[in-house]
Amino acid sequence: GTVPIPGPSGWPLFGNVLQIDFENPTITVDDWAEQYGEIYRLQVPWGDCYVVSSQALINELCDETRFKKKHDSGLLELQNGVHNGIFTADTSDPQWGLAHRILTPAFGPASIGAMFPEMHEVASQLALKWARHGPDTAIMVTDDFTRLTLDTIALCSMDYRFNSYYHDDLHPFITAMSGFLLESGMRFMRPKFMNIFFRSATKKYFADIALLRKTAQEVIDARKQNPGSSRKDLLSAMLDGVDPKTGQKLTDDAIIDNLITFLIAGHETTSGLLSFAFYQLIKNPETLVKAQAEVDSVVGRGPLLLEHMSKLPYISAVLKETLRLCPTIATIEVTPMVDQVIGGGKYFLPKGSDIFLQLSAAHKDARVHGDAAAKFTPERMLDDSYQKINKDFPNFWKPFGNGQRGCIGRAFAMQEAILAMALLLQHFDFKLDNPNYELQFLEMLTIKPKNFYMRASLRHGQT
Ligand code: MNH
Repeated sequence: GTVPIPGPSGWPLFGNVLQIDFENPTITVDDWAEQYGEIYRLQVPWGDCYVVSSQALINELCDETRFKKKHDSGLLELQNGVHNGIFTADTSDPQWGLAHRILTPAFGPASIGAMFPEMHEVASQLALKWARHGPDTAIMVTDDFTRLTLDTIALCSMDYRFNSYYHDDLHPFITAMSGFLLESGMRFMRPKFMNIFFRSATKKYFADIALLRKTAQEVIDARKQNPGSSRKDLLSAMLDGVDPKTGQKLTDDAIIDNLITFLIAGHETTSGLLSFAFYQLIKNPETLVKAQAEVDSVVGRGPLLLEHMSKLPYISAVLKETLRLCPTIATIEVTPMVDQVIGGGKYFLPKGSDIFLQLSAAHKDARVHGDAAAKFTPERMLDDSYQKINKDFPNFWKPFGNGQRGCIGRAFAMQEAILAMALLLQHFDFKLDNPNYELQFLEMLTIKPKNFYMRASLRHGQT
């Protein structure tokens, strides 16, 4: 028969919520996973919630015939801003299928390849900025990578230039986006009745949402006033795309929902990835040497080209290993479509319950990786090695989510990150600004390193 699922005991009304560190919820949730094991129960105001942190159980939860993405728990508050856009919609919502079918080709290999020149231009601006800073300036790593990824997604997807490198303050759109993400997270963890005590936060929250939607509308209007434009990008795919299945197009409101969704989903995660990757390279100097040697032998001192992107397996493995140890989306949620039992008859999960796939913990499963689970080892993510691990332990690595609800922007993110890393390693040597820096986390639905500064010195005298 089934066994009781353990978990921390909670308080009336609040359950375990007040025991969670609001600044770093993932650390609390991962600590409990160490304490209670591969599955535990959290008492939360919004219903039954289970946290799963082993490869074996996660593999079972990836079965899309039994479980589907849960869109109305951790993602519910985001719907105040982006409604049933492609990230936040229920899989059975016709708007999800419509957006998925219209947008999938726009994220295909040919479309992403065509974005290379614009991605390269934005990355080159960053290299130039760091060259001008010189070796004695402390670089605020996550801020500069956020400028890179935001400018890249906006330029490639809608021909809009934030020109973030030219401003000390981040663009108002970014400030509004951070406010929206942060408060969505707080609203999620606060029991509903408490929102009345947060009147001014609520007012600012809806003002931030209004600014996001107004900016998106302006981008759409600008494109519509330019009907002759032959530019093919995500925005044109959204404006002109016709669903092959239903013959329908996206409405203006749906386009706004999805534009904002791309701007958010398309930059926070990749910025965090690049930031963690440089942290890992610097902390593990033998990997930095190898990555730099790969760039030197494949690219040399000449221009970085699209054709190089598939010829940098070590850099690609560095990024994948970074996402194993530091998945920038640490949790994804599924729900059983009917009552389910998992773990070989052991654990009962009721229909509709909220199940956290806790990637930050599961990616370090000792059954999969042994004693060296916490060590940064890009070699294990080289293709052959990855395939071998995945054969014995399917779904051991899930930073891009699962199945039909997996990340639509994965190829975009990988091309952008490989390009930026290769270009920066080609031109600079890196070290920590403060040699004693210890990794801390900044969480706003996604996770980035906190207070991480590094220094960059030119390798060959000029970029
Ligand atoms: Mn992305 C879904 C991680 C880059 C656009 N993305 C997901 C999911 C994960 C994820 C995990 C599944 C979430 C869930 O199950 O609730 N995404 C990443 C990571 C990176 C990333 C770790 C970078 C590194 N994502 C990008 C980029 C874009 C993007 C870049 C856009 C250009 N992601 C999406 C969209 C979805 C998604 C859109 C939702 C897809 C769907 O549900 O159909």
